Amino acid sequence: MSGETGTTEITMTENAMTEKDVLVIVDVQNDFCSGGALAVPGGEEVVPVINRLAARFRHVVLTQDWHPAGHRSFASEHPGHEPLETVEAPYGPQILWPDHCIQGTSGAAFREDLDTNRAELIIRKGFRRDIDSYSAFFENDHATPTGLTGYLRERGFTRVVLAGLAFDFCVRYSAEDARRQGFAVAVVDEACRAIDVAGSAADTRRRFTELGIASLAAAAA
Ligand code: VGL
Ligand code: ZN
Repeated sequence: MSGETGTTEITMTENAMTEKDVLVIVDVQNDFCSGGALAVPGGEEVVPVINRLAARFRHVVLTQDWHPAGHRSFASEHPGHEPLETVEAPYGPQILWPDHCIQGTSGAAFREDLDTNRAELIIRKGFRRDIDSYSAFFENDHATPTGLTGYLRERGFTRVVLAGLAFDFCVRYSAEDARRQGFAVAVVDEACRAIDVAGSAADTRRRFTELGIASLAAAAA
């Protein structure tokens, strides 16, 4: 995308993404990869797939899970509870997680092999101590916006393509909210990995079908 300053004409090749498509790369951070605090099985395997994918998009946005120490989604803040148990938060059920993606730590940093240079925006989420935020659009109260909808609309994007971690949490909630906000949405399966708690990966696929969220092969993007 750099080097195209001032160019409005789009040269279409067979696979070209247009000016209206944005790739949103979700939470490709050390804590979600092998050895991380909330490792998603095979998490790091998405990196080369995403790097190749991103090279074909004109516009790329990154999200970064970004919690303060002592975040309420951490099991360590709920004595007597273990990670992956569910508690009732003021905004509804909340799964408890191991401490992860704490602001400024290496766990919260993007994977070193992720090409972040082409990102035009990095949106951080989950920075309010009392509310978790899976979605890149709204926090888990489904009411507090991150500002991403306004940004994408103002930029004139009409289609959001998603990739990253985890398929059944942050990618899922981001995809559902993007759809609800009126964008066309596609998820690149090969560029995602799931945590898969209590059937959450299968639930995600079912919801995507119901909501008209397309599954896109990396080669077709
Ligand atoms: C995520 C659980 C907690 C994710 C973030 O990126 O999918 N999952 N925080
Ligand atoms: Zn988190």
